[in-house]
Amino acid sequence: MTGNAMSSNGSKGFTRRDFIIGTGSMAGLGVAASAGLGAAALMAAPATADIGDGARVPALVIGTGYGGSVAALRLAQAGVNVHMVEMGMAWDTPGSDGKIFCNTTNPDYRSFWLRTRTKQPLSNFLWFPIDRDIPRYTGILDAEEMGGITVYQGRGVGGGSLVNGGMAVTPKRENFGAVLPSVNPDEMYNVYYPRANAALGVGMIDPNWFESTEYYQYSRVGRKHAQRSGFSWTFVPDVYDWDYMKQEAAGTVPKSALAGEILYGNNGGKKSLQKTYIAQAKATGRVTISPLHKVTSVTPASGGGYNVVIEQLRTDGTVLTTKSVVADKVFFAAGSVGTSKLLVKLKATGQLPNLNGEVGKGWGDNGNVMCGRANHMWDATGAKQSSIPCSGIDNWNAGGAFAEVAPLPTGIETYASFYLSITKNPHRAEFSYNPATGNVDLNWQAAWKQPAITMAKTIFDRINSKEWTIYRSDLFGGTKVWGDHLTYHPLGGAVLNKATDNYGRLHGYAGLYVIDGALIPGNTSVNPFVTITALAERNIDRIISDDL
Ligand code: FAE
Repeated sequence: MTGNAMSSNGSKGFTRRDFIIGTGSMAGLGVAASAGLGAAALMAAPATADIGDGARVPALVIGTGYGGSVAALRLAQAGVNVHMVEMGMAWDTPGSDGKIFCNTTNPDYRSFWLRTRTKQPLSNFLWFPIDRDIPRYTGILDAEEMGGITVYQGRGVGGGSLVNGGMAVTPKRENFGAVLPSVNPDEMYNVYYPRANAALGVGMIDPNWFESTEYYQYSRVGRKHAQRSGFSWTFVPDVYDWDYMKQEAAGTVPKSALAGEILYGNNGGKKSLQKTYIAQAKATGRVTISPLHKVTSVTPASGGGYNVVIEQLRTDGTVLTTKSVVADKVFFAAGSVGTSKLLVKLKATGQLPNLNGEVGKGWGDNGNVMCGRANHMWDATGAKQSSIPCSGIDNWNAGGAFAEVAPLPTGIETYASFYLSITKNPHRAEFSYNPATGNVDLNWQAAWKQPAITMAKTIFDRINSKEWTIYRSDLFGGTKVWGDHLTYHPLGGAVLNKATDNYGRLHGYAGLYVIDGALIPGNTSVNPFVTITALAERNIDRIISDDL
């Protein structure tokens, strides 16, 4: 860690560059337009400008992940001025190493949200613990411990898109009824999934390059083993810029996905929301963002609209100042856990007492469970691995599991195949307010992962028996075979058509909306962000046409 890097996004919560450009952003847009500059120049104009105490805004969006970014862009295009409030950092300023984000192989102060020691999803390698001490900092990945489960989430402008694998999967239509039972599949598959995929920049790896590059040997081994056991193996779309990745392999651009950048951000071809929805939203000139600002309360304002209390954070997590603003409409887009925690607390403490009894319910982990397999020496998975997964094994209908063939980009040959499975785990947990601590707890039980393990085993027991291989027992501490302590895919807590109406309007309060993963009842059968985005597109369409 360097003093420079710390202070560049330092204690005032915004950079000098943000301040200069933020305060002049409208003027900047005017200059760009009159100079005849194209959309690219406009899209490059940053719009981080901290909200002022006492401000009044037409629409306030809490969080800058998928749901929040869709809401901001579409509202702005409809002529509404939007302010987005994000508890994490802007992630637009390089550290002393010249990079904005750090690498998975060398997690530094930028890696974790307010921790003094990393909490890596794989805690061990060859049984050696790999976590390390780090300075407490508003880093990019939150490993939030919620009782029986660690929930990994992105923190910063772009939310989960900053840290995720970019796997952009539309669920099979035949499974959609179980994902969002109250939503008309025709409108989703004809309009909103295509709209979301286009705006996110979803693409597929070139199959010819896949066959030849050393960086996907792990995936080809995964395919061989899946197919020899009779499973359906499939390419999975992603938002990574595949042409850029080819250039990384050719050595014509700096390596990013091919240098293991993913979990703590990606400096190269990853099309995070910063490059897609948020860039477009900023280009409208109607959207501003306050990074390092955390919403703590939303209550009805006496003159109409809502009072929103916001803490401005320093990079050590302490509160610099507390602001109070008024918003006509408030969109909860703080992610499944963030939105649920806020709503449950606001209801329990009498700040939003009319929220209904469904608030806090229906939370699931998308059935996430991880495992590794130890291959024979003739099935090397490669010392060089792209950090972007591109394939999966589909046993959803027969066994309740869809498994991504995941990378283990350690830089050395491990002879390991590694997988993140999404399963039909039926367990759902509930958030509740704890008056003794003032916190919101989740009643997830560690033992509830057993159905997920059983479903994942329908794939990997069969592959192990066919290949004469065994599970790796060195990755999760002790001799644990299953990474069953975590989820990357929190979903639910303010479920559509239960806590809200069928378009995300919270019952009990006109002008309050949920528009993120909290709406989805615990499972999407595949990786969730395309569904979160498409649902947000559907809901904001209706909200703009009926409520504005
Ligand atoms: P999210 O993206 O989490 O955004 C919420 C934002 O709100 C965050 O930026 C928070 O910092 C912010 N926030 C929270 N509380 C407050 C507050 N009180 N005040 C202000 N701001 C607040 O929500 N999904 C896929 O589909 N494919 C993948 O390959 C994939 N890989 C993943 C890998 C990892 C390591 C992780 C952690 C997740 C992965 N996901 C993946 C899940 C995906 O990123 C996640 O479902 C979405 O990001 C959720 O979108 P939301 O809009 O619900």
